[in-house]
Amino acid sequence: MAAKYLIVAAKFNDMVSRALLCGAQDAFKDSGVAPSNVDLIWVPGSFELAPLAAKAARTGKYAAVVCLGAVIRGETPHFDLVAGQAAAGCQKAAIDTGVPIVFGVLTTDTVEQALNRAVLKLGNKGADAANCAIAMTKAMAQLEELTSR
Ligand code: INI
Repeated sequence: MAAKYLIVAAKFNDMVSRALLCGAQDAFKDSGVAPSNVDLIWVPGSFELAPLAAKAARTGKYAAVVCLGAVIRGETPHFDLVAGQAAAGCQKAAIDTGVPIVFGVLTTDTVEQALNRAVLKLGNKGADAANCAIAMTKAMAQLEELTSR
């Protein structure tokens, strides 16, 4: 059965998130993953990515979950908290569930820096995140194969 993926995207700074989302969806398509095998759920902000990703991973339905968002220092005094918890939450969720949860969240000083890493076709962090999800799916299958002998 073809692998299914979930993209969880944060609405906060949605101009950036939407660009990351396009990059991720294009990258999945370019790698032969049918759009019908890529689900999408929006959450309010990057802080909410990990809890949703963890719950989705526990369903056993997804080969990997891609988290997309943008935390921009200029716009928040609690940048370090939101960015740090988003990153730590995704890593914890991946370790706890055994499902790859990819951290496709930009952490930048300005909106311009974020857009430079999201709008450009070359260097789109959303595309990088989708490619990472595919690579981790292959790595997980390889591990399964090696340990089932
Ligand atoms: N969420 C982001 O995704 N990016 C931000 O830059 C940001 N700022 O600036 O605060 C942000 N905050 C919201 C946060 O993710 C939660 O949604 C909120 O704290 C409610 O839990």
